Amino acid sequence: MTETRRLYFNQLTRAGTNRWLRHRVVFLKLILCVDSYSGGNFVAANNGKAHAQLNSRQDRCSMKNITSLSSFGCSALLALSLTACQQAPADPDTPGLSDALDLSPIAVELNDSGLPADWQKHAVFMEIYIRGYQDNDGDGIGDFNGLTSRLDYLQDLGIKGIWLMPMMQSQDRDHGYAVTDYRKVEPDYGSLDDFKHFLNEAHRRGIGVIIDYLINHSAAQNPLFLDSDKHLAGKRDWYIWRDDFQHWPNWGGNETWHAGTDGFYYGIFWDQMPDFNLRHPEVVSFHQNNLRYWLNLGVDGFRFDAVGTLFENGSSAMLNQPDNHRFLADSIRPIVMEYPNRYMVCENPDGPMPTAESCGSAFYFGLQGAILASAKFGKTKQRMKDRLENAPMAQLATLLANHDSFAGGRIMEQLKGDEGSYRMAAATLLTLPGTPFIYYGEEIGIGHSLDITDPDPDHRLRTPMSWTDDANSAGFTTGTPFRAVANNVATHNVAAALEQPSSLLKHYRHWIQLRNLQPALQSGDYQAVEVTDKRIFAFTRTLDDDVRLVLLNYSSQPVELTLTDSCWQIIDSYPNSLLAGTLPTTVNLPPQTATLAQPCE
Ligand SMILES: [Ca+2]
Ligand SMILES: [Ca+2]
Repeated sequence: MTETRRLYFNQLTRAGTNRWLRHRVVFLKLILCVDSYSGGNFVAANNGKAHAQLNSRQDRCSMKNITSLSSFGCSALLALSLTACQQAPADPDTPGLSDALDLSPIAVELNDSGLPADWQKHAVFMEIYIRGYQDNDGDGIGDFNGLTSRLDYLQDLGIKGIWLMPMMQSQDRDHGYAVTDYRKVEPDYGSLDDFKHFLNEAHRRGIGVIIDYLINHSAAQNPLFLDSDKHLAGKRDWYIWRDDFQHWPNWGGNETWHAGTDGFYYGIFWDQMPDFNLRHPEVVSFHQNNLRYWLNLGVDGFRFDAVGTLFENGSSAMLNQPDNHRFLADSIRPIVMEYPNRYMVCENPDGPMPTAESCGSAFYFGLQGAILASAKFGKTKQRMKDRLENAPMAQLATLLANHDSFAGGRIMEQLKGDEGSYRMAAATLLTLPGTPFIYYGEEIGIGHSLDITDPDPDHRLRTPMSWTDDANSAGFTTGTPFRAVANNVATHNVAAALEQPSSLLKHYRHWIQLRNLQPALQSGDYQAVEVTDKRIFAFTRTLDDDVRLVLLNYSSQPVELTLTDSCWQIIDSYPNSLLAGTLPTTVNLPPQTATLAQPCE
């Protein structure tokens, strides 16, 4: 039997959940088996779904018997095949470890965060790695109570939204992307009550909170997968199985099919993160109910991880399948949007635009490198302007860096300590359209981990936050930090930055607060202003009749710019101040400075 046929058989069997249909499928399999045995030229209509899996013990039984039939003759073993398969125990009623999980359906309970309508459209977000933010109990691990204690800091900065990296119980006890229980908080971070307290305190300060959610995969130690691995509690089909190994390397060259107890399971990132079978209705309901669980508790939305990998249709079709968008638009977004004033944003580095459409919002990967390059080389990069042209910026989330090394790493490292360029990148992010996300510590210029022996490049960007210049603890904990502190803790920490008149922190605070005061900067349309001198990046942001002009001088020299036609009044110029008042027709823009202006009265 060809591989194609085997896949087709499984596709057929997946459809059959009731006895009648199952019998029909078994019958059809036998027909096809005879066809195969007789050398017929059957073309399988598997629609390229080479990911197909073996769906139940009964399917596997059928498949094994059919394989045998191919070897020894269909007709001789036909009766045996039917008998054996019909008698194979089905797994739905067997007990499993997942019986201890809360998998109950969740009814919608609407609640009001008290946040202003469309808060997310006006917010600057902070992405926070809880483990690294603030330890409250001295165990060296950041926690909810520590985070709550820093809400005043975030509020002072002007932050209106927080994205919490995974806060559910995880297997990895590190980044949290390997979830073992979707309805429990990570015990390292505290209790559910601690989380609720944090949420209430954030809302009280006018800050919305979105949480990371993993649709694509769970932890291998999640009881759901442990049961799937052992054919228990009806969970076999919740993950993607086949009985033979396939070489489907991912982007890093790593294998994606991994040996389980009985067959091979698919896990695109890691063998400890098996992919869910999102074609199974029970899995879809499971995720929908989990979302409701957290929405009922009052979270303001989700950041959805790795949505480019949700569905897979073969070794050359593992990423960005159309199914992903249908799933997000039809099965996820309506669940979240049933609640008022919620926000969801998706991660898909390979396809922000279609994802923004299906998810509602997506991170604009690719823009960050162009912004940083403009700032670094003192010249407006055409690719930055190109990326901004005709992009649905209102639906895009912008960033300079995040927790993943593929996004570029800590800015201080990328810019090799050049704070002038750093400031210009920040001013660009905070004046451009889109919803800006700052990665914790970015606002103080935090560097990579001191520990250069750590082989995991992502660990370098997930250090304890530098609150003080304490070389051991960074003011993050009274104990021993879970990971080495940042390499520049002595010079770049919150305590020092608050004392320095022109620190990076104050620069961030300045532009965040300015953005918060300017609706046109938050949600106005973007229009590039043509300037021949590439050292200058100029654009307007327009909201109704409200127009703002932004002039960014990326270079380290003053640049003379001649403005034509319009009269502009300076609102702000930072960090190197221009004279207040009306912009002269020929203005000398200070080096590495952003200027904001509005039309003259
Ligand atoms: Ca702790
Ligand atoms: Ca997947």
